[in-house]
Amino acid sequence: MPTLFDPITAGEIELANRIVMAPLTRNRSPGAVPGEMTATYYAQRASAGLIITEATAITQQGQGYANVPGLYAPDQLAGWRRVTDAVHAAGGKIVVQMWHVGRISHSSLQPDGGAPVAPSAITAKAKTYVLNADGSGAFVATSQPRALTLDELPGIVADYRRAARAAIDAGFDGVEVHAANGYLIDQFLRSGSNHRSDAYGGSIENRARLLVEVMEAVTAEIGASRTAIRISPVTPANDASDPDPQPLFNYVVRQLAQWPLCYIHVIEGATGGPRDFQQGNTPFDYAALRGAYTTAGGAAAWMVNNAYDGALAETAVADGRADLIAFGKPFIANPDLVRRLREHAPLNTPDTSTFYGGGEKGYLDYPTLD
Ligand code: 8OZ
Repeated sequence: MPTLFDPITAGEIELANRIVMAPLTRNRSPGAVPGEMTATYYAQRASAGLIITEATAITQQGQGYANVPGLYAPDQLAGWRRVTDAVHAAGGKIVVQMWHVGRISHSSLQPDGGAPVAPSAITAKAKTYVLNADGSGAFVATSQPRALTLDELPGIVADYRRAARAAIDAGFDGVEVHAANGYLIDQFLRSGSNHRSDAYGGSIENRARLLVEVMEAVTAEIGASRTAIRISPVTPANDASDPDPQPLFNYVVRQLAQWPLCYIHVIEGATGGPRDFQQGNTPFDYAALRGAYTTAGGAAAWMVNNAYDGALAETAVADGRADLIAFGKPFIANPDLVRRLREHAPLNTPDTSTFYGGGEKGYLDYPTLD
């Protein structure tokens, strides 16, 4: 029986254990440039089998919050190079989460103060995070987006491709395409945010087209064995909605089975909320989702996330329900989470007031067991 602490190979990445640091937005990259603090933060957590970085904008258009990092300008990439070097020097592995927020943005963050882009011109009932004139942060309503035209979509696919190449050049072990939590790719997937009548809207096949094109481009650029994806079939995060998620996401994973990917990362339930959250009338069947994937020939590692504790994680791995478990908030507060889980040691409690923005406090100063 595998345990959480056994090594595993996911695509071409060799992980020392099955405990993964989930992507966590921390808003500590002024000018979208990850700095020295960020290198220290990730290196402190390098005993994770794998670190997934915080969501990182592939273009300025893809950015939706103040002080989140980017993956498109030379100074951003130089900052990430310091991070990947620090994590590798500490013996860890790290992939970057590639992010386009779509409509979850504010015009003040967009190129030339323009409208954020989306599948359809429907404003999300959601908040984003901007800076006040005095530099303090504030949560504000997202701006009214404009619908992407058909001829803009190849450019967005090319942006993902360019970002994936830049990520590998910056020393990352791979990339995770962020297709979850109500951001651009998820906005195309779900019928609540996609009212298009062209080849990217309507049927499940059409709504999944952008996702498939992005995966095609990224795997062609850097290889499937360094490419991963994150999905969140039922989450209501960022106003994501679809009354019938099972056939939609079963289709998505059947498509994903065509590439020998690194891993499939599934958020179970409402992101950061109840694991049994459902959209529509039927509970989502995650075993059926995985069955759809494997029946279609998919063989990537299966990563699960959301409110796992050590016991639930150990059971999921022992039962074969999952190959990898991603922990979010516990990793903020416990840089040595792997050791603490192995030794069944108590965990530090995360301080929610320092999650988003700020400096070293709540970022670099959580104690290890020693
Ligand atoms: C929390 C705050 C801002 C962004 C996600 C990237 O939910 C995020 C995010 C989370 O995927």
